[in-house]
Amino acid sequence: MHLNIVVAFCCFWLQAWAAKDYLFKNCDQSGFCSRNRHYRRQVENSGRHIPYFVDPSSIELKNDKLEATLYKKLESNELVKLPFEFSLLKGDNVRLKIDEDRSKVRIKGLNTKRYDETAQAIFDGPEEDKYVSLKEKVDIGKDSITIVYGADKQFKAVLDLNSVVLTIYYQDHPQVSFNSKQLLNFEHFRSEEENVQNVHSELESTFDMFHDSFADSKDDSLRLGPESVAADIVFHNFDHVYGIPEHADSLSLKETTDSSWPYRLYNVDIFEYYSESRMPMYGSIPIMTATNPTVSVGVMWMNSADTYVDVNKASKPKSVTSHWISEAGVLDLIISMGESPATINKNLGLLTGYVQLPQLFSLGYHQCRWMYNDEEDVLDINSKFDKYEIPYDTIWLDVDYTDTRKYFTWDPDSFPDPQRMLRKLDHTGRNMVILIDPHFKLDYEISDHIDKYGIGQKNSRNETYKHHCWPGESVWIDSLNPSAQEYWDKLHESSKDNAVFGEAQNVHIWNDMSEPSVFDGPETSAHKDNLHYGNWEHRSLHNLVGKSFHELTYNSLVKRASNDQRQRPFILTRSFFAGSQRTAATWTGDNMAKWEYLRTSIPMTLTLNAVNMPFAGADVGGFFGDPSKELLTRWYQTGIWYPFFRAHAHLDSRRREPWVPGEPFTSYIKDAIRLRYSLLPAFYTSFYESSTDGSPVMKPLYYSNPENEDVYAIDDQFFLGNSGLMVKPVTEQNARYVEVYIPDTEPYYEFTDGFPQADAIRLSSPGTIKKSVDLGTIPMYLKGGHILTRKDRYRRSSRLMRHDPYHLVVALDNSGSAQGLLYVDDEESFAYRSGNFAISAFEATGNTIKGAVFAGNDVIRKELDGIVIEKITVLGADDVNAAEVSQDGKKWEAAINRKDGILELVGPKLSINKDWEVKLRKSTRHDEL
Ligand code: NBV
Repeated sequence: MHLNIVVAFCCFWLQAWAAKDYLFKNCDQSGFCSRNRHYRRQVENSGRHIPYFVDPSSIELKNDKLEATLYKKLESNELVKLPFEFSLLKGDNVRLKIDEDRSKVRIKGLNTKRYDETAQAIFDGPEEDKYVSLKEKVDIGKDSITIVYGADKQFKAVLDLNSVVLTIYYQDHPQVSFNSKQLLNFEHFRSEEENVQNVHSELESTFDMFHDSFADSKDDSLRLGPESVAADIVFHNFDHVYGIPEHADSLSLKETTDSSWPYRLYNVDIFEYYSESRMPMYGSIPIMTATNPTVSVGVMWMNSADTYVDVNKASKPKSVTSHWISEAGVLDLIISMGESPATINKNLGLLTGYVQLPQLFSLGYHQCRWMYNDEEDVLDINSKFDKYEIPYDTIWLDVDYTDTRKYFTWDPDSFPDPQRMLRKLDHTGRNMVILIDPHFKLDYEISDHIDKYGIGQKNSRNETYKHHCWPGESVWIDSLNPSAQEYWDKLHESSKDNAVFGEAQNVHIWNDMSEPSVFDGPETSAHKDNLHYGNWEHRSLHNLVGKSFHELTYNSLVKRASNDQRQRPFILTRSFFAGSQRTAATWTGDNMAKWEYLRTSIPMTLTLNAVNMPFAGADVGGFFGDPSKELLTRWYQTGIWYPFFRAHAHLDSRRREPWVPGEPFTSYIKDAIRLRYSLLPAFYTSFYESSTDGSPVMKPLYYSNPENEDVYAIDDQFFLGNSGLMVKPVTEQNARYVEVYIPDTEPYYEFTDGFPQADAIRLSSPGTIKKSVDLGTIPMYLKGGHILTRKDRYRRSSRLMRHDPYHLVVALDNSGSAQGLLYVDDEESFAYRSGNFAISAFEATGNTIKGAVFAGNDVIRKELDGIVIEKITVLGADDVNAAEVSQDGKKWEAAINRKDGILELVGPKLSINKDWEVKLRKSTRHDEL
């Protein structure tokens, strides 16, 4: 082959399999990021900074918040007025907000205020309801304001008025501070002509203030000039910080100061992303958390513009400095503090809301690929699951089920009778998810409507924005426009006349490409000077556009049926923001069928769980490319632990449904999927807990063992919620063994592949053990002290498991006790909100195991009638071999099976809707006779 051809081929190949970095700005190429980094260096080198201070005479207590004026002093000594708020919100959350009065700035057709609606978009419910009265908590001094708060007054927030440094103390020790490095920088409004007098020449750079020199953004009109907001937040006495997804990166965040890539939060369609990178991805949640053995902290930077976060670690004294830099908007910050990592999820959730309790089916297995060709193909896949006796709940249709990529249509040749197909799926309790994107092809009645009624995104000239996406030239619905909601509701109506959905209840939605992805837009997204409803520039709210889109869909879906039969909507979104958990699930986008992507999927999902977005997972098998049979098997064995468990593949990849690789792979995959189904009660209960207190479903070890700093960076091992199941999936090719970290001295019972065993690992101090594995092995342990609930019968889908009996696994701890929880309801509707649910609290102590049932109403008690616990396995009860069971005033002896050191109570037939008790004892001669 000619050398040039070889070179050209290699380059093409490399390019085809690498993220196109050149499309995305790094910090040096982003005017606002580069200017703020420059500012940081100047402050560090010169010890000088732009003076900011709060005028003490301006402080007023109004509607439970302190309002004041903050001043920025220019080189010319002129003062810029910045309205300022300081308050305490529910959940021990301190809030600090800095705005700019731009009422005198007028630009035709543009809202010139700083965008201040991000917090309201993040908050669950009205902002006004979040404030806590400051009476008796606040002390306003000449130089500082102090707020003392927390149930035991253990927290104190002190704001220094002269330096605008806010320090938060826990038991009088500083834990976190805002602006202690004096990096607060508020680029106030100025014209290009005025600019010279407006900068501190020795401290500030003027790079790209009024023009953008990056190739694809050169036409950005930047009509408001420089308007960035930035500040430092220092975590004192911490080694590790977490959060700020979405990045393909470790759980514990890395130092970034010397790299061109701080963590960037800018929702983009990042084609073929790297498996390790701080580059922006599809979603963003500006929440960072930190934990040490005494206290945990959460910081929420409520800004939806393009944002970079630098992380810098110091050892003496130990601290982590984060430098937050946003392109526009107000500075609006929440600092949360609590005694454990879980408290932070709970407290932030009081503002942002918790995950919606999903329908049970959506926790089952999802079978997706781009594409299933037609109805026959769909029904063939559907029946193959039954043939191979593999449970699954949902089959997905990607973009090409539509008529020439016009959403809200079906391709008439491939899907001539969608309602018939949906009915056939429903027959075995199965569902379908179809894709609906926010862009609409020109010359189609939906795009015509969007254009005609002005409910699309607009360009900077206030005309409907038209650019390229899947179907060719398209328009984008402006999901921030209230009139868009009305139209969207119509399109989603459930009625005989609706050509897409009909009256089917088993069809759900996938909102893809919602960053939004614009093929010929800057950085593959919308132009920053586009306009949204209210004439807001896209620049300021970019990161919440995806969330507003899936919320649009959610609002339409909840309106679908009459109140009493309403289903909880299931929506998968690619783009997300803080608060997205209330209405959608997400996944980590277009990964690759390579081992490193399998590995990175774990910290990525853990990170989402750590910031209150637990309903997440990665494409099982890898989206691009073809996994080896071994990789595919390992991916299923890992994927069953993702809270959202879906296999997906690119159009050009080979078919790889579970039966395709053949034996022994298919059997191992089937075992893994069946294990997921048997653990559905534990998954559902974990989601219930998360929906009430934000606790992670896929839970990092630092949540279970915050006292042990050796677990702080572990991100290849995790727990399933509070179930006590600890898993270390195999993610290396040809693995013969894995190293499992045992984080404490409780017994960890062998549970490999889901089978309880009597062997337990009992270490005298935390440490690592080696476990040998073969291709079928899923290394897992049940921690002593937990009672796990499962259902063991194979069924075709989760809906068909509803009346199946339960199996309890009681794993006794060092003191012979254990606890567990089981949540049940109708698995699909909102009736649980009005009491139609039951919770069983299980407890084992001193040879007694009890189940105490709380039922929210009588309806659920009736619905649960006949559902029983058919087996109780006890681990760690060595000297008992007889059991007396009692329920409802009746007592009987349970049949006992003692095998391989495990005690099994067989068929105790305990009804799940009433309290019960089991007394374990040593058998007497009488028993044996
Ligand atoms: O709709 C096609 C794909 C979809 O399969 C994938 O999951 C999304 O992340 N979609 C992106 C469009 C572009 C794929 C290259």
